[in-house]
Amino acid sequence: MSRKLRAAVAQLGPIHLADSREAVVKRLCALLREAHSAGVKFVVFPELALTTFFPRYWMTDQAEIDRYFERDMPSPETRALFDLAKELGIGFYLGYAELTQEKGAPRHYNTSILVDPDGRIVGRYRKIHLPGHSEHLPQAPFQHLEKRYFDVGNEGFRVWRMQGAVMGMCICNDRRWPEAYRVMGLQGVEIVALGYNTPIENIHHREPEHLRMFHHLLSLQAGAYQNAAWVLAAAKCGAEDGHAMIGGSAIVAPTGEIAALALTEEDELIATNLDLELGEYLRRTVFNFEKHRRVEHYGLITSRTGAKTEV
Ligand code: CDT
Repeated sequence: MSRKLRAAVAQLGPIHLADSREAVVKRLCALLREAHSAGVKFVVFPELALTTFFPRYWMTDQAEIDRYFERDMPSPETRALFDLAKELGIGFYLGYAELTQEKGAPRHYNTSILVDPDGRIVGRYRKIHLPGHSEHLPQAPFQHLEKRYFDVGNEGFRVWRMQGAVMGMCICNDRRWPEAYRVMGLQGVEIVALGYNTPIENIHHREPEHLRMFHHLLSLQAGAYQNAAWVLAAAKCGAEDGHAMIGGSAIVAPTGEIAALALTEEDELIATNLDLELGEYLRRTVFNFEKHRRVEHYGLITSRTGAKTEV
């Protein structure tokens, strides 16, 4: 019997500073209803899906920063999303900023969760590859302060069995790092869900705009193919208070082919029937890890962080 899961990526257009969480959750619920009408059973929402992409703003008042974080999940404002998903029997991935306490100290994470069709949180991922900088760059057109506002995730790249599939999560910049996919691949991941907020402009290095989309899709397609997994990537995009971010939400097959691609920079749902057996020939042949990997030659990957030339 073939294993299939009808799944969707729910791209979000801009969320402005003035937009309330209640207004955003209404948009998420509208996308969930659209997904239900399209027969979808699993939906991926973006990174930091409840607020504007606040790491672009320099802030020094911790109380002001903490306003972008959720202390509970579901929170009073997101409860409606969980209830609707349960009513419709849809599982989902959601990204948000998490404020928690560890050993009596506040910790801030860029987090995503997997919620099953009964509305239960079954998995949590805290972003590991935090991009950007922690100091103020007054000359830059905007900031990218993830290294200032978030702690590095402390729960690794795990996988969970949900809705008949082995699912893993990562967030935005993680998609550029092959290690993230591989650690999930080594746990037999079949679906990698991820959300992202990618500014059109690279503040660290001037590059043509088209390269942002090229590198985004290249990273998804390589990660999918080399690990024989479906990759579902949801953008928050368009111009948030004038700050433009790429769209390009995509569903990529284990072959590395793009199965569905968003066309707008607005709220948009794209859906595909995921054939969970599609990657099996890759796992049996070219990417049969057990047969072909040579871990005795990979030591540097975990023992060395930066590149060092010794010749
Ligand atoms: N949110 C996030 O991780 N954004 C980063 C910007 C990196 S700039 C090279 C991204 O990888 O898209």
